[in-house]
Amino acid sequence: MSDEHQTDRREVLKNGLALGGVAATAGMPFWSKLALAQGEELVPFTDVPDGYAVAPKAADATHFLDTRYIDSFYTSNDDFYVVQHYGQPQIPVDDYRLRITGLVDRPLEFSLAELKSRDKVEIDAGFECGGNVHNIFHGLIGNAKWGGVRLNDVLRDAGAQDAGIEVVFYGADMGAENIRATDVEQAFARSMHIDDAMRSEVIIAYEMNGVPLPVYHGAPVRLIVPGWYGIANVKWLEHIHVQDRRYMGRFMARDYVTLSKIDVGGVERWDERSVTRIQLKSSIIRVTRRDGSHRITGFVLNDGTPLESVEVKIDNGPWRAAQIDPESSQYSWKLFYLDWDGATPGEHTLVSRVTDINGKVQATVDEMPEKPSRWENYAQFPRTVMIS
Ligand SMILES: Nc1nc2c(c(=O)[nH]1)N[C@H]1C(S)=C(S)[C@@H](COP(=O)(O)O)O[C@H]1N2
Ligand SMILES: [Mo]
Repeated sequence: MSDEHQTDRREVLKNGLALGGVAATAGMPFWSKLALAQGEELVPFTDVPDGYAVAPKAADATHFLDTRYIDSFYTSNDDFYVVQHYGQPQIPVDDYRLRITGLVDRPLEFSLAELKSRDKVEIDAGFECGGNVHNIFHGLIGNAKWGGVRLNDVLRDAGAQDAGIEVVFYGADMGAENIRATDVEQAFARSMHIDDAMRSEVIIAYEMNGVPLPVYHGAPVRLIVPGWYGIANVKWLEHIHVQDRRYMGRFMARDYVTLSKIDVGGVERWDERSVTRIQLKSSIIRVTRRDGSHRITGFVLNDGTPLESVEVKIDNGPWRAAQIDPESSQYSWKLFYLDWDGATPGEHTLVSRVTDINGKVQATVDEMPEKPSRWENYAQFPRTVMIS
């Protein structure tokens, strides 16, 4: 599907007009059934305030998706959400080098061409910002095909030493920080345990949906850690360092740290931990109507653990199993829908919940641990719609 078509489709969704000639049929990919068919229209949410609108993508600004208009498995590079903390560095490709240093037998340096000459892998990964929130209807989210080289191939070539237990990833973007009453300039950086870094799905990506990575998303090279919150995916990646102790920079140890009250070996303790694997989460993104029948659509994100079910509850009715996109892959987002028969006029409350194969069920707000920090919002999210 070309970008042009996607734009048409979005316009159609936005204007609530019919898209001629595109019918949802059994033989079409699942996501085609997500797009509006002829005569299908959006049912208004009553929890979306008047005037709610998403600004176009702008350099240095946060950008989110209007989740009501998600209509394809891959989010286009133009729509994919954008978050960065120290602006967007422009890195001339000819000057670009990725360095591997620290506790390695052979420190290495790669140009972009050298990275591209290595074995290429592609992986679908959907992720959200660890700070995603329901008041923007979970719009800090996207799903793309990423192309690049496996991080573990590169680390094996460098020969990570036994003492090297922590791998730090530095971006080229720098920011002023005041740390313990000292003004410093620091690069954006995140780290992982070596065992996480050696997982074969982690890639050093230079392509997004088949084209070179756009500057907004970390050109020329970023890290992609499938199944982890967006913060792990270091953009403008220029330096990987292997060390023998924890890296404690701002985005590991201060921000993107979840404070919650949890059971620690039988003792209730206030716990602080860095945002890593995506918590099991689903959300309804839209309701549509066609010929008097209704369809509820949503997404699931998690850490890649296979799912058991996604269910939707309407008002105080029973949980009903939704259809999950069969073309989803382990680390992609999973889009789902439920056909809602017999919707009666008036306002209705709809909520989804996802269960994984380990029996973990998406928590309700009341079941969530006490969690004053603003990271990791994965509670069930009731939505309200008005049926006319
Ligand atoms: N170098 C760098 N990488 C970064 C960030 C950043 O500020 N600098 N922000 C992180 C955060 S918080 C998120 S949510 C994702 C967003 O990736 P995207 O803008 O491509 O969606 O990038 C991560 N990688
Ligand atoms: Mo983020």
